[in-house]
Amino acid sequence: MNLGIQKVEALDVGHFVRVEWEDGSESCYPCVWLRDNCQCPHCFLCSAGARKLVIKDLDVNIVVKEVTLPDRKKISITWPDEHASEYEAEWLKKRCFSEEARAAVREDLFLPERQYWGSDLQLPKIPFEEIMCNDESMYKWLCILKKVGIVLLTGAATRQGELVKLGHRIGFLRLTFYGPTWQVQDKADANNVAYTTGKLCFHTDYPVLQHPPGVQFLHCIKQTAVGGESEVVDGFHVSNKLQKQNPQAYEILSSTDVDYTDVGVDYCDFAVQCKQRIIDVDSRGQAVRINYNNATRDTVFDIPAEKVRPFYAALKEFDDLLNSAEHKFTYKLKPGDIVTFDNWRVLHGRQSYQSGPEVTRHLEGAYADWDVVMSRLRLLRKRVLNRD
Ligand code: OGA
Ligand code: NM2
Ligand code: ZN
Ligand code: ZN
Repeated sequence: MNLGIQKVEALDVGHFVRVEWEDGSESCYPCVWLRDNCQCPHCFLCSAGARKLVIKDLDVNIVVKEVTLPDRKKISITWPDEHASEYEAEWLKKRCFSEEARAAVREDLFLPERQYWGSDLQLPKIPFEEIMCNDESMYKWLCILKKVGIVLLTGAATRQGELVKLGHRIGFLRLTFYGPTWQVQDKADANNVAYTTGKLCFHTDYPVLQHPPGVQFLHCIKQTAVGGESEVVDGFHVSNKLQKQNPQAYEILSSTDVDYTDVGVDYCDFAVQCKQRIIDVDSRGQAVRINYNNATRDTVFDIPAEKVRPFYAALKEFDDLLNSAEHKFTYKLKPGDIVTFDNWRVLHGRQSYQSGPEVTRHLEGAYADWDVVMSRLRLLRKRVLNRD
């Protein structure tokens, strides 16, 4: 993939530069973009990989004065003010503006591919020790986590602290009001429904935060004999189903601002409020984040009264689909298991279990942000695949 350049010319009275590659394909670059991305030390701070040029100094109508091909590996441009820029062939190729080239870069940077699942999920499993000491396994883990949304790590020690180690392996964990890591067990005067023996219906964690944690880890330290089973469902898959089955319900859930509240004391005292759409969609209407925890949905509901009942009808339709046998996958965590999942995509729940004088069930939980996880994935890929 080290294609040279055959020919370069200015087009459209100098507003575009056209590059013809050795294989006969071509790319067109707008001059304003080329000037903006001049890689010379005056315009670009190489050590930071960051632009120094400011928009004030950019002429949006700029045209090239001269463009030449000193050799097949780079082009040279002279601008009307005599500023000179050079662009390498490989650098240009990657930044080609064609639909296909942009899609390829998008896939490379963000791994948007999704594998939807239902009750047929083959829960991916990787030994914890492998991902802790082997970069290839760690890379594989993060790729599956991104694509499928859930991976079970097995065989971790049955004590607190394993998630902190996992956090160091990734970079760092996400601190929240429930602490750097948090203990899911039956607690007196529980400050969260998770800290009881009650059933937890399908939810995503922490929709009360403006930027809910992207990735969640639950490490099973102790498991109760009866009850306490886990359930997961692919929220993106179910959102697609809802959109087909009832477009109006989908429209309501993807446009209504729902109030969330969380007030209490844990790591420190807190009074958190947020508005979230239960199905967050991108500019193309595709679900990108589910924000749904019925426990922390506020009693305050800041929408006109006549819109309230249609909202509940839409929510019930979504909730029914989440809970349908076709969509949900049930399993039971064993001591030493760490379930890792996409908290923006996968809704999770658990069955109730018996309370008693002793703690019979104990999970340690933690969060990470997708920014941090994806950053690690890209670095591992570079190392594992030995690229750039
Ligand atoms: C939680 C949670 C699941 C479980 O703590 O938010 O979903 O199995 N726990 O206890
Ligand atoms: N815990 C498990 O949205 C939520 O309240 C999720 C968070 C208490 C850290 C639960
Ligand atoms: Zn420059
Ligand atoms: Zn939860």
